[in-house]
Amino acid sequence: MNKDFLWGVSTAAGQIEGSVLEDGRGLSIWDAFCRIPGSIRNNDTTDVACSSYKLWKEDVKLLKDLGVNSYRYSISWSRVLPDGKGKVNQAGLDYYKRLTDTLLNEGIAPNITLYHWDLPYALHKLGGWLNRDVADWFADYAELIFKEIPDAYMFSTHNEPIATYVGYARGVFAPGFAVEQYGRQANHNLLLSHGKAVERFRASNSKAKIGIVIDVWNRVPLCPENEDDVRYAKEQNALAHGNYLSPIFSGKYNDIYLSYLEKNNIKLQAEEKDFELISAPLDFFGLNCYNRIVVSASGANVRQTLTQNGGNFLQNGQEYYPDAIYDTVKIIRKDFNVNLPIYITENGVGFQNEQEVDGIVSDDERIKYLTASFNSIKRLTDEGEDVRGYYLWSLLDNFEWTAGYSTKYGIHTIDRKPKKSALFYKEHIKNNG
Ligand code: IFM
Repeated sequence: MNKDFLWGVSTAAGQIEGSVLEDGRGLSIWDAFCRIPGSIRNNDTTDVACSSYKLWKEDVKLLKDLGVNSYRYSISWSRVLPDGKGKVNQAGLDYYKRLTDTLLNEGIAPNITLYHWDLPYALHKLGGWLNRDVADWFADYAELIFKEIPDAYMFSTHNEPIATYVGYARGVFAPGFAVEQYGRQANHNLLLSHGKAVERFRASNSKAKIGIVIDVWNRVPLCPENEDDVRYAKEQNALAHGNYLSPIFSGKYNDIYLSYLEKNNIKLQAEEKDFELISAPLDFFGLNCYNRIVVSASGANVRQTLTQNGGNFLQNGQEYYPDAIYDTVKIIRKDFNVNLPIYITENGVGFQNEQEVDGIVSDDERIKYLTASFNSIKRLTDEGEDVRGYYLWSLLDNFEWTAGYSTKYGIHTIDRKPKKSALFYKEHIKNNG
């Protein structure tokens, strides 16, 4: 692998930091959502999480031990701006400055996400992502970070915008609304906030790179020769990731999405000039890729058919599809006009029943999954695809949103013990892939 290739791990503030009211931090929508009984498995909360606000030096130790040359983490907006706007909480800002400086001193490139789902609760009370002004609030926050943390290696405006749709339209993520119109409007406002933040970035002195992170779960037809399945997969792709990739990389919503809005009588509050901002040129694209999704228009049993055709499944019920990253990179280049350097900003697998035996979690299925991902990356770079980095989700077991602490994605346990996969990844990095 090219010597500049970034091997990293990813985390997010809301999933690891805990200390939700410490040193002047304001609450986020997830801190509040956890308080609604039954919204999170086992009624788990963000209150303590991995205590990374307190134990961040331990996290840096893990990073050094793994040998990563980059770390992807996010900033908790309400730790820096407890009300989402206005007065800065210096203690919160200093926390991220310290972390960033320490990483730089260790030769670990800081890859910072500005928004990983944790809107300040104070802004939620003003309408949150439904209030068009949120785009300016976000841009002001972003500008502050560009100015205060000038040495970051790269910034992403947003991580996985679809989570905001889920929070406003499906009720299972914070803030817990279940209104389709809300989900679509929240997403438009979020895209606008991305565009406005990029504009501020270009006006700043930051030497970092700017991009956005989108998760792409490519839908493939169960029967490629069945027209209905093919049409259905295409529609699903256009409505899921296409809903973000089209405006960002082609400057407009795609036709499938527009007719979906019309059919559902959803009128977006959007202006023509929004799309100029939303489609402003970026420096990189962050691809979160976990798996593909096989779909059938008729509701046929996908698992049964795939198994009959030689496919297989992991213990957690997910399909084991080794070429997910390979295929997805090819598809986003071809179908969505993504012509930027790509970083795989998240990839990993979660299990519920991991047990320590003789002092270690032997997560062989995770190792099998990662081996396939690394093979995909090798194939892509060998073919000359501009893929510049890979971040494993996640450094350690953490708060997996609605699943609480029961689903574990870490290569370290929550008390920071390496699993077998951490040793495997360390070796892989040492050999530069
Ligand atoms: O934990 C999440 C992360 O916050 C966003 N991407 C997917 C991960 C695993 O579900």
